[in-house]
Amino acid sequence: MALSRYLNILLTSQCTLYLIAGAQNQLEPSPLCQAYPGIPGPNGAPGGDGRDGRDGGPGPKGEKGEVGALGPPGPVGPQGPKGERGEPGSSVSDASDNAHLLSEIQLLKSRMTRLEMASSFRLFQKGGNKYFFSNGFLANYDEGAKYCSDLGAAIAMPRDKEENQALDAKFMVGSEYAFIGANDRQVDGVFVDVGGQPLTYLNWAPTQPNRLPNNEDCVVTTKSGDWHDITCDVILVIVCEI
Ligand SMILES: [Ca+2]
Ligand SMILES: [Ca+2]
Repeated sequence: MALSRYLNILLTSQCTLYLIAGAQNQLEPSPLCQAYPGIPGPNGAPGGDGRDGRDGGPGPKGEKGEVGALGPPGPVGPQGPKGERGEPGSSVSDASDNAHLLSEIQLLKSRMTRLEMASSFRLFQKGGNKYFFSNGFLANYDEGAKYCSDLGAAIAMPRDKEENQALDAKFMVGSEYAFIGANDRQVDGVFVDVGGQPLTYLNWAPTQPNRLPNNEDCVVTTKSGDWHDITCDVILVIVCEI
Protein backbone atom coordinates (compact mmCIF):
# COMPACT_ATOMS: atom_id res chain seq x y z
CA MET A 1 0.00 0.00 0.00
CA ALA A 2 2.84 2.45 0.86
CA LEU A 3 4.68 1.52 -2.36
CA SER A 4 1.64 2.28 -4.48
CA ARG A 5 1.26 5.71 -2.90
CA TYR A 6 4.96 6.44 -3.48
CA LEU A 7 4.76 5.57 -7.20
CA ASN A 8 1.70 7.74 -7.62
CA ILE A 9 3.45 10.73 -6.07
CA LEU A 10 6.57 10.14 -8.21
CA LEU A 11 4.60 10.05 -11.48
CA THR A 12 2.73 13.21 -10.61
CA SER A 13 5.98 15.05 -9.81
CA GLN A 14 7.72 14.01 -13.08
CA CYS A 15 4.69 15.00 -15.12
CA THR A 16 4.62 18.42 -13.48
CA LEU A 17 8.33 19.00 -14.06
CA TYR A 18 8.00 18.00 -17.70
CA LEU A 19 5.11 20.40 -18.32
CA ILE A 20 7.11 23.31 -16.76
CA ALA A 21 10.27 22.52 -18.77
CA GLY A 22 8.55 22.19 -22.19
CA ALA A 23 5.82 24.73 -21.79
CA GLN A 24 7.00 26.87 -24.68
CA ASN A 25 7.52 24.21 -27.41
CA GLN A 26 5.87 21.01 -26.65
CA LEU A 27 2.59 20.17 -25.14
CA GLU A 28 2.85 16.44 -25.68
CA PRO A 29 2.92 14.63 -22.41
CA SER A 30 5.97 12.77 -21.37
CA PRO A 31 5.77 9.02 -21.69
CA LEU A 32 6.38 9.03 -18.00
CA CYS A 33 3.34 11.22 -17.49
CA GLN A 34 0.83 8.70 -18.70
CA ALA A 35 -1.84 8.56 -15.91
CA TYR A 36 -3.10 5.25 -14.64
CA PRO A 37 -5.84 4.82 -12.14
CA GLY A 38 -4.45 4.20 -8.75
CA ILE A 39 -5.44 1.58 -6.29
CA PRO A 40 -8.47 2.71 -4.24
CA GLY A 41 -7.42 4.05 -0.91
CA PRO A 42 -8.68 2.68 2.41
CA ASN A 43 -11.98 3.70 3.81
CA GLY A 44 -11.84 6.87 5.83
CA ALA A 45 -12.68 7.11 9.53
CA PRO A 46 -16.43 7.28 10.34
CA GLY A 47 -17.76 10.80 10.02
CA GLY A 48 -19.34 12.78 12.86
CA ASP A 49 -23.03 12.74 13.65
CA GLY A 50 -25.19 14.27 10.96
CA ARG A 51 -27.68 17.03 11.53
CA ASP A 52 -31.02 16.21 13.09
CA GLY A 53 -33.46 14.81 10.58
CA ARG A 54 -36.92 16.20 10.01
CA ASP A 55 -39.75 15.40 12.39
CA GLY A 56 -41.32 12.02 11.73
CA GLY A 57 -45.06 11.44 11.27
CA PRO A 58 -47.40 10.98 14.26
CA GLY A 59 -46.96 7.67 16.10
CA PRO A 60 -49.76 5.15 16.89
CA LYS A 61 -52.35 6.02 19.56
CA GLY A 62 -51.13 5.11 23.06
CA GLU A 63 -53.03 3.00 25.61
CA LYS A 64 -55.74 4.59 27.74
CA GLY A 65 -54.31 6.17 30.87
CA GLU A 66 -55.52 5.69 34.47
CA VAL A 67 -58.46 7.68 35.78
CA GLY A 68 -57.25 10.97 37.13
CA ALA A 69 -58.21 12.61 40.46
CA LEU A 70 -61.58 14.33 40.73
CA GLY A 71 -61.28 17.87 39.52
CA PRO A 72 -62.70 20.91 41.28
CA PRO A 73 -66.44 21.55 40.82
CA GLY A 74 -67.29 23.63 37.83
CA PRO A 75 -69.25 26.86 37.96
CA VAL A 76 -73.02 26.70 38.42
CA GLY A 77 -74.70 26.46 35.06
CA PRO A 78 -77.66 28.53 33.95
CA GLN A 79 -81.10 27.60 35.24
CA GLY A 80 -82.70 24.85 33.18
CA PRO A 81 -86.17 24.96 31.63
CA LYS A 82 -89.20 24.41 33.84
CA GLY A 83 -90.02 20.69 34.27
CA GLU A 84 -93.31 18.99 33.63
CA ARG A 85 -95.98 19.03 36.28
CA GLY A 86 -95.47 16.13 38.71
CA GLU A 87 -97.92 13.58 40.03
CA PRO A 88 -100.10 14.70 42.93
CA GLY A 89 -98.24 14.14 46.20
CA SER A 90 -99.48 12.63 49.42
CA SER A 91 -101.70 14.93 51.33
CA VAL A 92 -101.25 15.73 54.99
CA SER A 93 -104.20 13.45 55.57
CA ASP A 94 -102.42 10.56 53.86
CA ALA A 95 -99.30 11.13 55.97
CA SER A 96 -101.46 11.18 59.08
CA ASP A 97 -103.16 7.96 58.00
CA ASN A 98 -99.78 6.31 57.47
CA ALA A 99 -98.59 7.38 60.91
CA HIS A 100 -101.81 6.05 62.38
CA LEU A 101 -101.37 2.72 60.58
CA LEU A 102 -97.80 2.42 61.79
CA SER A 103 -98.97 3.09 65.32
CA GLU A 104 -101.68 0.44 64.97
CA ILE A 105 -99.14 -2.07 63.68
CA GLN A 106 -96.87 -1.40 66.65
CA LEU A 107 -99.78 -1.90 69.04
CA LEU A 108 -100.76 -5.15 67.36
CA LYS A 109 -97.19 -6.44 67.48
CA SER A 110 -96.98 -5.54 71.16
CA ARG A 111 -100.30 -7.24 71.87
CA MET A 112 -99.24 -10.35 69.97
CA THR A 113 -96.04 -10.54 71.99
CA ARG A 114 -97.97 -10.25 75.25
CA LEU A 115 -100.53 -12.82 74.07
CA GLU A 116 -97.75 -15.28 73.34
CA MET A 117 -96.42 -14.68 76.84
CA ALA A 118 -99.84 -15.04 78.52
CA SER A 119 -100.78 -18.17 76.58
CA SER A 120 -97.68 -19.89 77.93
CA PHE A 121 -99.16 -19.77 81.47
CA ARG A 122 -100.83 -22.85 82.91
CA LEU A 123 -104.22 -21.13 83.19
CA PHE A 124 -105.27 -18.97 80.25
CA GLN A 125 -108.80 -17.94 79.36
CA LYS A 126 -110.44 -15.37 77.15
CA GLY A 127 -113.14 -13.20 78.69
CA GLY A 128 -114.76 -10.58 76.45
CA ASN A 129 -111.96 -8.58 74.87
CA LYS A 130 -109.30 -9.60 77.37
CA TYR A 131 -107.41 -12.67 78.48
CA PHE A 132 -106.87 -13.87 82.07
CA PHE A 133 -103.85 -15.97 82.90
CA SER A 134 -102.16 -17.42 85.98
CA ASN A 135 -99.67 -20.05 87.01
CA GLY A 136 -100.85 -20.17 90.64
CA PHE A 137 -98.48 -17.47 91.95
CA LEU A 138 -99.47 -16.55 95.51
CA ALA A 139 -98.95 -13.06 96.94
CA ASN A 140 -100.62 -10.17 98.72
CA TYR A 141 -102.36 -7.46 96.74
CA ASP A 142 -99.41 -5.10 96.23
CA GLU A 143 -97.00 -7.89 95.35
CA GLY A 144 -99.56 -9.35 92.97
CA ALA A 145 -100.17 -6.02 91.23
CA LYS A 146 -96.42 -5.54 90.73
CA TYR A 147 -96.01 -9.11 89.51
CA CYS A 148 -98.58 -8.57 86.76
CA SER A 149 -97.22 -5.11 85.88
CA ASP A 150 -93.72 -6.53 85.46
CA LEU A 151 -95.18 -8.93 82.89
CA GLY A 152 -96.55 -6.01 80.89
CA ALA A 153 -100.03 -6.93 82.12
CA ALA A 154 -102.33 -5.87 84.99
CA ILE A 155 -103.89 -7.63 87.92
CA ALA A 156 -107.26 -9.07 86.85
CA MET A 157 -110.11 -6.57 86.93
CA PRO A 158 -113.37 -7.77 85.35
CA ARG A 159 -115.28 -4.82 83.85
CA ASP A 160 -118.50 -6.56 82.93
CA LYS A 161 -120.44 -9.77 83.52
CA GLU A 162 -118.75 -11.67 80.65
CA GLU A 163 -115.31 -10.90 81.95
CA ASN A 164 -116.35 -11.69 85.54
CA GLN A 165 -117.65 -15.10 84.49
CA ALA A 166 -114.41 -15.85 82.62
CA LEU A 167 -112.50 -15.32 85.86
CA ASP A 168 -114.01 -18.52 87.17
CA ALA A 169 -113.32 -21.24 89.72
CA LYS A 170 -110.50 -22.90 87.81
CA PHE A 171 -108.27 -19.95 88.66
CA MET A 172 -108.78 -20.51 92.39
CA VAL A 173 -105.75 -22.73 92.82
CA GLY A 174 -103.99 -22.51 96.18
CA SER A 175 -106.61 -20.20 97.64
CA GLU A 176 -110.40 -19.89 97.71
CA TYR A 177 -110.38 -16.38 96.32
CA ALA A 178 -108.38 -14.32 93.86
CA PHE A 179 -107.51 -10.62 94.14
CA ILE A 180 -109.01 -8.27 91.60
CA GLY A 181 -107.59 -4.84 90.82
CA ALA A 182 -109.75 -2.67 93.05
CA ASN A 183 -109.38 -1.02 96.47
CA ASP A 184 -110.83 1.72 98.66
CA ARG A 185 -107.58 2.89 100.25
CA GLN A 186 -108.22 6.54 99.40
CA VAL A 187 -111.82 6.83 100.57
CA ASP A 188 -113.30 4.06 102.65
CA GLY A 189 -116.25 2.59 100.84
CA VAL A 190 -115.36 4.14 97.49
CA PHE A 191 -113.74 1.42 95.40
CA VAL A 192 -111.56 2.39 92.45
CA ASP A 193 -109.31 0.49 90.05
CA VAL A 194 -105.49 0.55 90.10
CA GLY A 195 -105.60 3.72 88.02
CA GLY A 196 -107.82 5.46 90.59
CA GLN A 197 -110.90 5.38 88.35
CA PRO A 198 -114.32 4.56 89.88
CA LEU A 199 -115.64 1.11 89.07
CA THR A 200 -118.50 0.99 86.58
CA TYR A 201 -119.25 -2.69 87.13
CA LEU A 202 -119.73 -4.24 90.57
CA ASN A 203 -120.66 -7.75 91.62
CA TRP A 204 -120.64 -7.67 95.42
CA ALA A 205 -121.79 -10.71 97.33
CA PRO A 206 -124.76 -10.05 99.64
CA THR A 207 -123.72 -8.08 102.76
CA GLN A 208 -120.48 -6.97 101.00
CA PRO A 209 -118.54 -4.78 101.24
CA ASN A 210 -118.85 -4.97 105.01
CA ARG A 211 -115.50 -3.14 105.66
CA LEU A 212 -114.64 -5.46 108.55
CA PRO A 213 -112.52 -5.47 110.58
CA ASN A 214 -112.33 -1.90 109.30
CA ASN A 215 -109.25 -2.43 107.14
CA GLU A 216 -110.73 -4.41 104.27
CA ASP A 217 -109.44 -2.16 101.53
CA CYS A 218 -108.92 -4.77 98.77
CA VAL A 219 -111.32 -6.91 96.75
CA VAL A 220 -111.46 -10.57 95.82
CA THR A 221 -113.63 -12.61 93.52
CA THR A 222 -114.83 -16.02 94.63
CA LYS A 223 -115.52 -19.32 92.87
CA SER A 224 -119.12 -18.19 92.42
CA GLY A 225 -118.01 -14.87 90.95
CA ASP A 226 -119.26 -12.81 93.89
CA TRP A 227 -116.98 -10.12 95.31
CA HIS A 228 -115.86 -9.48 98.90
CA ASP A 229 -113.81 -6.72 100.38
CA ILE A 230 -110.86 -8.14 102.29
CA THR A 231 -107.55 -7.10 103.81
CA CYS A 232 -104.81 -6.38 101.25
CA ASP A 233 -102.17 -8.34 103.18
CA VAL A 234 -103.68 -11.79 102.85
CA ILE A 235 -101.83 -14.18 100.54
CA LEU A 236 -104.00 -15.27 97.60
CA VAL A 237 -103.61 -16.54 94.07
CA ILE A 238 -102.74 -13.84 91.57
CA VAL A 239 -104.48 -13.70 88.20
CA CYS A 240 -103.29 -11.22 85.56
CA GLU A 241 -105.00 -9.87 82.49
CA ILE A 242 -104.04 -8.42 79.13
CA1 LIG B 1 -112.15 -0.38 103.17
CA1 LIG C 1 -115.57 -8.06 103.70
